[in-house]
Amino acid sequence: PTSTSTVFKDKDPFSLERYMASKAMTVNEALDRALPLGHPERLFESMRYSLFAGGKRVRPMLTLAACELVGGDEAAALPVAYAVEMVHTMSLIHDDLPCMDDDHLRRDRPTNHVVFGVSIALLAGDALLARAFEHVARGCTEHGMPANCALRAVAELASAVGTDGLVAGQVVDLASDGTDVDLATLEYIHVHKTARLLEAAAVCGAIVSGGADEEIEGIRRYARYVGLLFQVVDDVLDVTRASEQLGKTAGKDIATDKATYPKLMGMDGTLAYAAQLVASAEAELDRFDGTCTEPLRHLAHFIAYRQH
Ligand code: GRG
Repeated sequence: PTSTSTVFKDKDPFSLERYMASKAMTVNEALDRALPLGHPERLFESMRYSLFAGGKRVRPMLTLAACELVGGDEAAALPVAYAVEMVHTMSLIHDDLPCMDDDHLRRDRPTNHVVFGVSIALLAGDALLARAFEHVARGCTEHGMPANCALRAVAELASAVGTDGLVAGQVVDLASDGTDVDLATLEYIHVHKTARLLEAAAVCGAIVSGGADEEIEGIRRYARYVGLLFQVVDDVLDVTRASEQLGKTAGKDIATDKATYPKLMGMDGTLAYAAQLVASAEAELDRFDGTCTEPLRHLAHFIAYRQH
């Protein structure tokens, strides 16, 4: 009798590691072509310093996986995928500035302003933001996309950056510094600073790939759950790291002044919330055809169970 192992012998099971490595390489090569060194050289060096600093490329991966889910053409979605990474990189450069978090290290390297100075870092962020929208528009035009798709993608990305997205989240985060943050405010900050851009990454992938409205909205709900999950897990990892540093058991001692989910919900409550978010994200994918949901399904699990 034929066993399932015989039937599937030649077909490798889906490997997220392989998928992520291959998509990250595609995105890195596209970014390298999209932003070669130019004049003024210092500005380009600063932009490329942060763009190629070892980011995980989670957002472009969401764009490409959403494109795959609705049966789109990866080459056409690629400019949108790397444009989202340009926006993300801009937000990290600005977030580290002395007028914001004043951080000196990111991804184990000196932050952009430490290397290039505050003025260049600020301008490199501005240039990355402008360049991102330029590439979305150009990419859509070059791939013959209908104007309404291109404009919808631009609006989606802009909304994730401005008063409904990163900037709003950052303003509330800065205003909350040193105050007792409640759960609603914490969730507001995370939805706007983190989840909105992850959501826009996935939604734009579906839009420029010609996804139907109900597909786009399903992907939006999936990405919203995953975006929140990303931050909930980040908070858990923060606590674990702090506890490890102090040589204490994770969850027993929450050694940070910062408002986090574990601080406001307890570690058990936070882990239950994370499990609920993964389940809700997966339920959204159940509405789609089986095999094409694999990357997004595994990506949700990767975000939930990552160690850094
Ligand atoms: C100036 C338009 C404008 C906006 C800037 C500074 C700012 C407003 C917003 C801050 C946004 C921010 C830094 C959010 C944190 C997002 C986050 C979870 C970062 C870590 O993402 P990963 O883990 O990072 O994907 P890597 O390093 O892998 O890329």
